[in-house]
Amino acid sequence: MKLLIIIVQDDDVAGVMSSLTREKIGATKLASSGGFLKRGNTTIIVGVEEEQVDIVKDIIREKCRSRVEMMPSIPVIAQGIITASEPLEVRVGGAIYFQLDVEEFQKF
Ligand code: 2BA
Repeated sequence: MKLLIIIVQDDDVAGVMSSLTREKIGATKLASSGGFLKRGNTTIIVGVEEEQVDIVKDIIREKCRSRVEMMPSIPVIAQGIITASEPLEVRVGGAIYFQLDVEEFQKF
């Protein structure tokens, strides 16, 4: 069995969750946020048998889009003068995917 940890953009979550449910794959979603942009995103955890992993990957490829986000300008103080940094374009996603081996799975 594998544990998948998938970080997706909030706009893509509904599509991923409904596709997983349609495939009868159990999933839990957690509200999270990125360390760099400090914006909300969603972490989905999925426990699956090895033969279902590719189904999950196909769903992620289909439902998660890459987007360009703007990092707003921030005040910069240099030699006593306050200026604003240039707004920065940051490409986010499709999704970040981790796959781990599960030592034991139990339902109590
Ligand atoms: P954030 O940390 O808010 O990062 C958003 C996007 O900013 C990233 O998109 C990446 O394009 C860029 N970025 C991140 N750190 C950067 C840095 N130090 N310098 C320049 N640009 C940087 P993604 O790579 O698609 O990541 C989307 C979100 O997935 C991240 O949001 C974070 O929540 C998570 N993530 C990404 N890599 C991770 C990792 N190795 N471990 C855990 N979570 C990760």
